[in-house]
Amino acid sequence: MPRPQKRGLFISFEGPECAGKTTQIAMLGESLAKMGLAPVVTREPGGTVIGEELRKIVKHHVGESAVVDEAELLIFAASRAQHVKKLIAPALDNGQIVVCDRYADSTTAYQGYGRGISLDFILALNRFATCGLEPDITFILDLSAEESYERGQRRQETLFVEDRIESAEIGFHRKVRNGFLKIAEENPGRVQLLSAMDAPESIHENIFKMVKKCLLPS
Ligand code: T5A
Repeated sequence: MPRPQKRGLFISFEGPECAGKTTQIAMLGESLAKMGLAPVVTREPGGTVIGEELRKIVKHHVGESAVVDEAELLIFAASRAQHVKKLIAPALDNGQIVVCDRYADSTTAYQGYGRGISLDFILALNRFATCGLEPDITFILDLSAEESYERGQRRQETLFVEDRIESAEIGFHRKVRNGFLKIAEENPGRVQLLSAMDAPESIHENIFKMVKKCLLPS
């Protein structure tokens, strides 16, 4: 399988629910815009017409119509395959910065460590879906399952849309968090682990410093 040629910069954000990925991506987007750079900001599941349709299926069907674990895994992989070929790889080939809210590490953490599906199988599936395309840098925002739950509760007071994965039991979210910590430990060259408990501005300062280093290597 030919690996997409890569010239731009590929940044992914990962972490448990409510870790602050969307907040940090918005802040990074603003800082890059001030440098005259316009990143392609995208998300998973989603990012393409097909991906956004798959997102609705995987997130919002609950009860009898909820997807089973095996289908859930394949839906995330299908969304990613479409995303890589239609959006991420072409943007990188065009020299652009791509900032992605979740990518293959989420599948390893949620479906692998969380649901208990074989990590070897997920590794192979991730390689297949991405054609081997890995982020240049990944920021994992680390947050305990308890704090993640608290933030989710506070947010739901203002906006309630039932979310099947977010409302899973706390033990599942603990396993997911530990999965992200393991991914960080195993990929020290690519992954930067940051505490999501710090103030948003301070997290952003660290992230922006590291992104600038990637853009302007000394
Ligand atoms: N999934 C996804 C899988 O299971 N496998 C996969 O392969 C993939 C790709 C995606 C779901 O799909 C799962 C994981 C998810 O369950 P989503 O809606 O995209 O669903 O969910 P999240 O990515 O978790 O997005 P969230 O919006 O829930 O969380 P964010 O983006 O991490 O957090 P954010 O920035 O929206 O902030 C959440 C709240 O926290 C506050 C914010 O104001 C907001 O209220 N906050 C802070 N509070 C204190 N201190 C800080 N530093 C804060 N930063 C933000």
